[in-house]
Amino acid sequence: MGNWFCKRIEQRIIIQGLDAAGKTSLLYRLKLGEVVTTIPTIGFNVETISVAGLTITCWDLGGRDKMRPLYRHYYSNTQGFVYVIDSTDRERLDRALEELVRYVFLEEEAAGTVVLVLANKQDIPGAMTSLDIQQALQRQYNFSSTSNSVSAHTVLVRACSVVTEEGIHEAFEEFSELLRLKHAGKANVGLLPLIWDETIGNNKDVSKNEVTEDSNKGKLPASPAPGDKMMSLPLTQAKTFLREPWSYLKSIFIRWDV
Ligand SMILES: Nc1nc2c(ncn2[C@@H]2O[C@H](COP(=O)(O)OP(=O)(O)OP(=O)(O)O)[C@@H](O)[C@H]2O)c(=O)[nH]1
Ligand SMILES: [Mg+2]
Repeated sequence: MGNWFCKRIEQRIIIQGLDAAGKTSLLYRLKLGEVVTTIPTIGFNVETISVAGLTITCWDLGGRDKMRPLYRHYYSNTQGFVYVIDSTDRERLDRALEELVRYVFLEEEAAGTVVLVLANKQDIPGAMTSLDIQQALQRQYNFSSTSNSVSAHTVLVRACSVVTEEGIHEAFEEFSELLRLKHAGKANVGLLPLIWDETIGNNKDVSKNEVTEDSNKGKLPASPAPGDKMMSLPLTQAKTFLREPWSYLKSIFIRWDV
């Protein structure tokens, strides 16, 4: 009879981002638990990791210019994306987000996937916070969402450092949970909220409740502006929504201006 009840769920994810964002370092941090010396990736690296009961095949695609137009050839049968950002690279933030929109949000093959945006290199003083990146992403997303081809995605923005390991495992656990919910068919594809991490401010550890409500006041819009094609929900509410979309919809009013 085998171990039918213990069948592991296999997922395929793609790790993307500009060159030198830390994609390969992340992959081997997850795989080996250590920081490895990397060289710029020409082509891709692929490894299988286990996180929270999921077996995830991670494709780390080289971030250099020549590689980017080839991204879509790797997309079939992909359930999630990890988009790594160098949080110290202020000059290229807009470009990084523009590419996230172009190569993930607007890509038909990537429709309905779970996207984890990692604000990496938090160990370097002066790094942009996850909130900075979230807000910039919202601007970029709105800017680019004039096209009707934008599909709903589930997006998590999390701060981390591959070097110190801070934030990595927590982010992957949340990511895996969302992948699992989608796999179980409990997510309503096409009407998934964009999840803002409203609790993270100044990269503090939310699991330890270090962030007071005051620190976030006024930083994020309470609800999307007219014309936005995404919803803003705290993670806990969003998880309820993913598990029981209809009862959730009945219980609260969700503004959805398309
Ligand atoms: N300080 C710091 N450095 C990091 C971190 N993550 C990665 N790096 C460094 O950033 C540089 C680039 O890392 P890679 O992992 O090679 O970057 P990549 O995104 O794979 O780059 P490409 O393969 O060119 O697309 C390396 O020198 C890493 O050691 C981090 O969290 N903190
Ligand atoms: Mg690389």
